[in-house]
Amino acid sequence: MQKFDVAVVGAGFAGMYALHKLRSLGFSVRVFEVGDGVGGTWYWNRYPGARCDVNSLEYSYQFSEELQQEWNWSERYASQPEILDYANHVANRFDLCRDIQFNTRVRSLHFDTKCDTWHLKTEQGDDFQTQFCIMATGCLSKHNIPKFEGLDDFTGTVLHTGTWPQVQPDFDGQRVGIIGTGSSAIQLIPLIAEWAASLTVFQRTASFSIPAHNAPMDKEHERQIKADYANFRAANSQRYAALNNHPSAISALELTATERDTVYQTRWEDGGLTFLASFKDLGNNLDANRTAAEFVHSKIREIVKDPAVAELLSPQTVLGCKRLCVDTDYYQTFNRRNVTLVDISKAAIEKITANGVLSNGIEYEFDALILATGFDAMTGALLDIDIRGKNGLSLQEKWQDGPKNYLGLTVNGFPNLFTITGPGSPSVLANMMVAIEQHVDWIADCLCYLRSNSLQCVEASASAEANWIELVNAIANQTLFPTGCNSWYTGANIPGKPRIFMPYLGYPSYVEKCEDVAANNYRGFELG
Ligand code: N01
Repeated sequence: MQKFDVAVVGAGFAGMYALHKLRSLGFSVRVFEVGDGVGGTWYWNRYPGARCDVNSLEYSYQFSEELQQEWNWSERYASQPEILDYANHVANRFDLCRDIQFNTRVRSLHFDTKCDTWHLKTEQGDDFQTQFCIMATGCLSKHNIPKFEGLDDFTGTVLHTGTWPQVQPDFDGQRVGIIGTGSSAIQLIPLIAEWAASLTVFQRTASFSIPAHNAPMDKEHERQIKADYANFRAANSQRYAALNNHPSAISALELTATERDTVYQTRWEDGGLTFLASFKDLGNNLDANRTAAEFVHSKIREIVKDPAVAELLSPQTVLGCKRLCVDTDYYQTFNRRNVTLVDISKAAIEKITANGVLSNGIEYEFDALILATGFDAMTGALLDIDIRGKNGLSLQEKWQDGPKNYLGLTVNGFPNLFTITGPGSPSVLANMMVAIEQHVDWIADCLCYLRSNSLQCVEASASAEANWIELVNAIANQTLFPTGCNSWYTGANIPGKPRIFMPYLGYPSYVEKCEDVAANNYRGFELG
């Protein structure tokens, strides 16, 4: 049986950096990856229009000054193919692939208390032994296919945005249906509308979307950032979501309606997620939030010519409670004659037929049906693996009422196992690349600490874990996030999933806590 110091599950940006970092510290590492290439999310989500909603100059690694200087992004927001090129460039540059086992799904991870090691089994039946496991399985990697009756009967093509084929399907002359109107659908819809003969969009809940105003990279801006990249990164890491979003220090309610709309208009023209930072209280004051929602509603009414369609596209939820979407011509697309919006908020899809979708007694016929129905987020990919800690306790049993862990990094009862950007950490509510590097660096420091103190084992204590969950919830409960909508942040998009707000809100305070734990000899951990 092959033995490693560290097994890493997943070769997305988290797994890639974990491999590079730990290998350079002298640990033997093997990465296991289901796909046949690196890139994780950006490997699987190849649908037309897939693009990052964080500025390219921020959505990239910062661990290597040479890397961040030599790589040039072509656009303000990078497209999926360009991000995948970047991932491959990093893999080649740091010679990562020799320690990545592709086309390999990890089936089980069982902890052996006698020798404090993990046994890893792959779906092909191969066995490995490893002292540490790092779960770099991603937050949005288990795609969600709702249990639509009759889905298998459909005779046309069925696609999911999260597992898009490598060979691009041809929609020329096709009748296409899309179920879902989240971030993926919002990027895809304008392009399919231009390509296909007709497009029918099934919307259960409308999403707020802000124009991206994507553009070719401003070379002078790039030059300025690169001239002082380290300070740019350091300043961003002091912000709530580790993004360069120019947060406002004033309340939306301090201004007159006209003054407020001027602020929103400036943010709208600037584009993207920074709209959420227009005022300091959009995330925790319902009245303030309504002013932003009403501004976006007014924009939708301005853009969409049919008032009934504009009304349907106007979300009635708290703005930002579901992930804010970022688009190019999303609302405009509903002015096209070949696009139909079908409201399924009151009458769910009845079934999928051989020819299409039956909804509210009407059968819509399609050649292709696209499921833009999202992911079993944050816990789905972890719980897909049979992970058993001390005394055979499974992670499924441990998390049956929702995820419980310490620092969003480690789980009591599961020694030497780490989750990168796990629930209970800022993860999806921070710049992912920044959150990934912070986690990998913290784990690497922890493993070096164990090694230099001749320790074999690190495990979160039950009390540290309980206190952490209480803290994550207490912070979330000061905001509109947990109750303002049915979001995947709370697991509400998956029938039967426990409803718990999963991310830790506030990147800087999170980092402070992680550093404090490490500086105090890993307070809250049992070391052995
Ligand atoms: O998934 P979603 P996504 N019947 O869960 C609908 C990131 N991302 O893949 O809202 C009918 O947001 C569901 O309806 P409802 C980003 O973090 C980033 O779009 O549950 N409809 C919803 O409309 C994002 O948040 C980027 O009522 C059903 C849609 O499907 C996350 O990924 C791009 C249904 C799912 O929306 C997920 O986005 C893309 C059912 N049974 C994604 N089940 C960028 O960086 C679900 N729906 C820009």
